[in-house]
Amino acid sequence: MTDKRVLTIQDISCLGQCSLTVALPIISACGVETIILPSAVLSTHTGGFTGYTFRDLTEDIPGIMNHWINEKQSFDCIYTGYLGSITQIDYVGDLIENVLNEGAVKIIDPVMGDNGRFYSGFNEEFLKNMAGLCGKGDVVLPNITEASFMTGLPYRAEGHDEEYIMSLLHGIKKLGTKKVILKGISYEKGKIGVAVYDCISDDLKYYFTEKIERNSHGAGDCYAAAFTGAFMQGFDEYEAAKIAADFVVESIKKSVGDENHWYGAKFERALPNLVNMVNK
Ligand code: PXL
Repeated sequence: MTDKRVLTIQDISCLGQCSLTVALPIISACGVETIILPSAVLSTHTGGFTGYTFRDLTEDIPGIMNHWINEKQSFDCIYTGYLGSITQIDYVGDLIENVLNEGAVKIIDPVMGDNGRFYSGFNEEFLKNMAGLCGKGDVVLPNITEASFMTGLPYRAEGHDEEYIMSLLHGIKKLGTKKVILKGISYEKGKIGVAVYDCISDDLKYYFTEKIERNSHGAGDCYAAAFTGAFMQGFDEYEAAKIAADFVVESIKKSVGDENHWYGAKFERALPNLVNMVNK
């Protein structure tokens, strides 16, 4: 039997512990072969550094894809993260058409913003296109900011209630998505959680963990990568969502108190437990 292979497309932020520099080690640690397609190379991520370099690799994507087609290479999952342009979103559509095996899983993390704001460089036009891509997703993993932007609902930082969360989930369902993992839900102080929602059966489950008061850039990328690894190892979406949540909480805990490490979460220290969880 051949092992599952995941293609992930997102940027390389050389320093910053996000996107490909976390996706590759985390998915690999789950025991899943990871094929990467870098969408851009930045010296650092854009969240808090100034003067970062940015080399857009959009032009390289069709050539890379065509080579894989010629080599008859195809994948069991595509997991998309930070994309740098609308053209790249279109190219993801081409990858979905051309390099996926039958029944392959499409996992879309609509990376665009946090805390009620777009990340640097994103706008309404990109948002519209990303919402379109989410419509093709088997699993979409927005945070509250991204879900509110894609549904046109107001952003609420905390003090959520079930009515608000349901309206976000139903809004994402309308895009055409099959399953939603909505991150960053706050129903009570000191706790943070995810909703795991099946748009077809209407099944909804929550998983809450303690909330650690530390701004952790890239935590969403660590979450999506661990989810992808666990899901491709055969855990259902709820179990994979739980494993990813526990992994991210541990990664953030291991980062608390190190002021020099403000730019990301020390996920490396939580990898041994992730490996244990996916091998149970
Ligand atoms: O963690 C998301 C992310 C990924 N890639 C780049 C980013 C960010 C968030 O700011 O700047 C380049």
